[in-house]
Amino acid sequence: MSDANERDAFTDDDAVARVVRSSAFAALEAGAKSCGASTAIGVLRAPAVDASDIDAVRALAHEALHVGNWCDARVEWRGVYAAATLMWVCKGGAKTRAEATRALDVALMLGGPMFEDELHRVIARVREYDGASVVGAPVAKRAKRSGVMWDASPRETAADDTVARRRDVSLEAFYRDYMAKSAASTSGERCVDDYGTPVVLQGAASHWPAIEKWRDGGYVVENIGDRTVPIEVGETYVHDAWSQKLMTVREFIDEYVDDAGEHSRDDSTKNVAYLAQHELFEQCPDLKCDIEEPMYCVLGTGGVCAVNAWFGPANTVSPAHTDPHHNLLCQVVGAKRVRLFAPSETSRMYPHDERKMANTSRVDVMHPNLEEFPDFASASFVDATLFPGDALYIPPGWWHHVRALDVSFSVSYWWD
Ligand SMILES: O=C(O)CCC(=O)C(=O)O
Repeated sequence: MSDANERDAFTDDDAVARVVRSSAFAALEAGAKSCGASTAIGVLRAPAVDASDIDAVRALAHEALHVGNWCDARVEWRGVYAAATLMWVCKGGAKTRAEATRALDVALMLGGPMFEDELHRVIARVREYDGASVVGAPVAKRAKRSGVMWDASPRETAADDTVARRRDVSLEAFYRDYMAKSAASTSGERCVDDYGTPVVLQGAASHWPAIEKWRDGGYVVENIGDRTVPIEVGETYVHDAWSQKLMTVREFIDEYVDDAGEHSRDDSTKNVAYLAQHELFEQCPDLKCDIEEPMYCVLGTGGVCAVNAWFGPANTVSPAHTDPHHNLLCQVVGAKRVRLFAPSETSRMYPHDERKMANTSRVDVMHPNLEEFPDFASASFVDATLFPGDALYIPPGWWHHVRALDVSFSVSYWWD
């Protein structure tokens, strides 16, 4: 199959027309002046615009989104990036399915919600494309590869696990005994924010199809191997050598999960990489039908605000940090070890001063420097080991440090 044939297969004038006529595009035009995007929008709107003009707008929008802090990125430039990427693919700008899928995935991540539905529609079409229709030779859509089975090493709960493990907890009991119950702080002190009590809901996710399916690397690659995702590389996000890069799931698995080699054997965290805190199921609905929102998330007032994937080799570490939501961390593949500290321990956790990092501890929990952080020595904690099918309830404000013991895939549900 030639590149030209594959490129032609993605051409979709209807989709281009839908983008330009959409209310989202009109909103972009209205806001464009205030951020210098009017010329870019004018180019996209021009009737004779071609793929190379559109690509120039994409490049401009990409630059505008990367000049300062991401949190200051203008929503208009995010919309321009998404619209331009859609139009570029649908005008035949991408030469191959891989190039088109990657561009659209990046647009989903950078583009914000404005053109999300159209992006999903076009991605589905591009991924469904089977070269057979063009040259008569079937092309493996998402090549299956021999599946490595990511089974957890046989192990038991650690003797010092102090978080209760409970089976078949009713909604009422969960609310009464864990969600609304103030845990007596583990050090005996209480602070006003101390509420909630961690618990492992044993087997709460064991009925998910994901438990059986996601152990199989072949299944994961077959379904989402071609999708581009953000990967964190390096010890943890508090280390200088830490960085983020975009890779396909297949590249990530080949390079860092199946090939973790020494790193998984010697407990080293040096060169680990982690698909962490990513709303993978929004991006890739393919895996969404393998999981189910735990019933406990109906308790509360605000509902689920984020469903995040955490996937990587053994020894990924999430440094001790807090989140402002209720959390059920559901373990799908492999085992994880979690250490939790009540909100009343906050002064002993030495949070970072910088506002953006104030929810993260400066202490390396497993190898604390007690000269620098002497009060950490008296911080009280509880421990839990999570196995496939378990869901750990982490109440808002509780510090949690998480280490993967095996190749691990977890899904967290945050709710209010
Ligand atoms: O599993 C992990 O590595 C971290 C999970 C976490 O921090 C969370 O669910 O909030």
